[in-house]
Amino acid sequence: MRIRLDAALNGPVDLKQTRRTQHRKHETYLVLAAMVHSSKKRKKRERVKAELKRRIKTLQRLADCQHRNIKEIKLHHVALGDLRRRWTQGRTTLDPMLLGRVPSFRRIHLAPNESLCIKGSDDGLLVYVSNICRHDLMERLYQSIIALPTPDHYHYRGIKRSEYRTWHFCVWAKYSKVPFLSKELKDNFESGMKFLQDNAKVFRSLSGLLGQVAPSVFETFQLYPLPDDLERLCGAWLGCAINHGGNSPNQTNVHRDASEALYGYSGLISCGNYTGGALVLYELETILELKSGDMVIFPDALINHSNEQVQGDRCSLVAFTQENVYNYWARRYNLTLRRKMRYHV
Ligand SMILES: O=C(O)CCC(=O)C(=O)O
Repeated sequence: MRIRLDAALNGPVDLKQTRRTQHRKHETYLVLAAMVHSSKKRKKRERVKAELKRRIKTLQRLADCQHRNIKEIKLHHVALGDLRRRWTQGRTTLDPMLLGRVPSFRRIHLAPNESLCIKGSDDGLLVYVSNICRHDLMERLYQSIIALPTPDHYHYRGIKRSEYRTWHFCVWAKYSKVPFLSKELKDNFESGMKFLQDNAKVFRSLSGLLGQVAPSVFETFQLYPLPDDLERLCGAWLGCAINHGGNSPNQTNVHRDASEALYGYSGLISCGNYTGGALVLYELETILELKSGDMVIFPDALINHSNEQVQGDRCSLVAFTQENVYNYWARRYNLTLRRKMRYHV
């Protein structure tokens, strides 16, 4: 209407002007289409959020009967907030004085039906442990780890982390702005996907525990979509690392999984026929004597950890979501990166 009126007033039609106007109309159309599209996406996200909230409520109800016998520990020398403020992506060396105190770290052994909750001086959750209580699932997990094809020998930045075998079956965004499937999963796609499907119940239990003890992390992990039809491979988490310590008496050396979500938690579970292999948590000055089926929720990006020597055959699995995927969600869906605000909190 406006174009015709302009043409009538200005005499002969200016073709360039008409094209410019058409171009503007086309741009307006694209903006409107994008708005409709983004409002559709927002509505979808609201539906996902409502569904996650419902699941969290159900999980909380279950928690009331599942975790009746909880050993609660408050550590006054460490706070979750401080660990987050001190976090760096790079390697950190541990204070030799702290290493010297390892023999006097508090050792915790849990009874089969006992859960453990360790909080810091700021009440932030540092560790939660609860047993899956499903021998059949642990046996299947162990057998399916044994059946995995042997991976390439494992080095981390040129340094051998340990003698054990490990696989990463995950979605991550290592050195990339957009998440993608890890090479180890692409290279072993059939056996990797079979492994993930066969152990879906283990991931469900681990995720359920995460939803019970850290509901906001459970929600953030699952709220935003992934590109190119990629899916979360391990329940709430994007993927997992699988460790098989069968070719050495030693499990992991001291390390921190610094790439994991800084404001998230990972989920660890071990299986096999073994004794030993206790999990040493250095900043907490605590050693967890884990048995097969113990599920551990902890911020492995913040806490240096390693395993004591193992007797027998021990395997473990750590489900994780990396911080680099949070960067993608921040760019694409405006997720607020708490990492960027941590010095002000
Ligand atoms: O097996 C364990 O207990 C620890 C595993 C671990 O720390 C890791 O995979 O990063």
